[in-house]
Amino acid sequence: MGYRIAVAGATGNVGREMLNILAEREFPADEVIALASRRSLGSEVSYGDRTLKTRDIDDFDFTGCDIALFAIGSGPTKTYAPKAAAAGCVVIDNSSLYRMDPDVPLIVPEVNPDAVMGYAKKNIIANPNCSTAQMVVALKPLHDRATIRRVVVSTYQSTSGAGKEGMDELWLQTKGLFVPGQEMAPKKFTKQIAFNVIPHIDVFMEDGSTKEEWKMAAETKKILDPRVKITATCVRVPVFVGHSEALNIEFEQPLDADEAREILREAPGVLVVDKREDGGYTTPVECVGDYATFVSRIRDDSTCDNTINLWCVSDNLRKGAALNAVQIAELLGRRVLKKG
Ligand code: 11C
Repeated sequence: MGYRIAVAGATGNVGREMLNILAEREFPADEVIALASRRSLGSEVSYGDRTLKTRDIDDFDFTGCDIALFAIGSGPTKTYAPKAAAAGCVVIDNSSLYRMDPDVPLIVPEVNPDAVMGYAKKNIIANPNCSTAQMVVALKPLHDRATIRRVVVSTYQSTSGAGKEGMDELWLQTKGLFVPGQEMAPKKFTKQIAFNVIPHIDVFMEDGSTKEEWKMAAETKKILDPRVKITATCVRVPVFVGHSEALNIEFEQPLDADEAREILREAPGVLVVDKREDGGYTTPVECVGDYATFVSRIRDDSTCDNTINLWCVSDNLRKGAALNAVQIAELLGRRVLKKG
């Protein structure tokens, strides 16, 4: 017998990818239910070669559902996740609502799979922010070998991180710069995103950093190791899909770029593409639709002992959201639910 699994937010960027990935990875589901808000009701979504009609999340009874993948944002999650969890369904939530809750595990399966057993406290598991997920996949094997002391990260985040509206704004604004009468003022973003970059993602915090920058540090500590120091600068760039990150990583023990490259070549979820020649690295457009965190430009930082630089890129809708959620569901299946 397989699982009965619901996808809440099935019509959004991440919800659609969740359905694609469940089908691609042949998740052992007897039934897949696409849930959406009343606003999107009646719309159809693809699940492999099938089409599913969305059902109203408001009326849906989660009793008998084994797992629900949530991609509906923090507000609605606050209403529906406790309802689903109380009905005995394990919620795997992509919003930031429960990530720092001590009774909710925050999981990247390549990094802290054992944390899955903590699901039972609330019947909820949190999925990290996209920029955190790909970073910790690359950091974990290096941390295991040489203990990371500090990470300085700068991100180059695609507009899909801000949802479909963010992608539409990039497209329409770019077009508007060339077509008289179709100019588009910033709406979803605070400044022009077409042919520009914006050093601001999520709200400002009291210390001058942004919430996205805070999340990268706080979530990494929870998933990887609370002793790792992280400082981040998060930037929105005019790319549709794929987040990129430039990392400077300082270790407690000796580790150079050559050894780091060898470790990363063997690491789960990582694909090293690192030739010191034209095009010998991965860019966001090349990682779209893929599962891996691509790592390139691995080199020693000659200004600091035991410190390297690297570049990592991943599909933010996949490893950064939908794929990680499905991997958590697989992990939960293997370790706990044992169906299929
Ligand atoms: C962005 N990383 O690129 C954000 C999107 O906490 O899940 C995901 C926000 C989150 O805008």
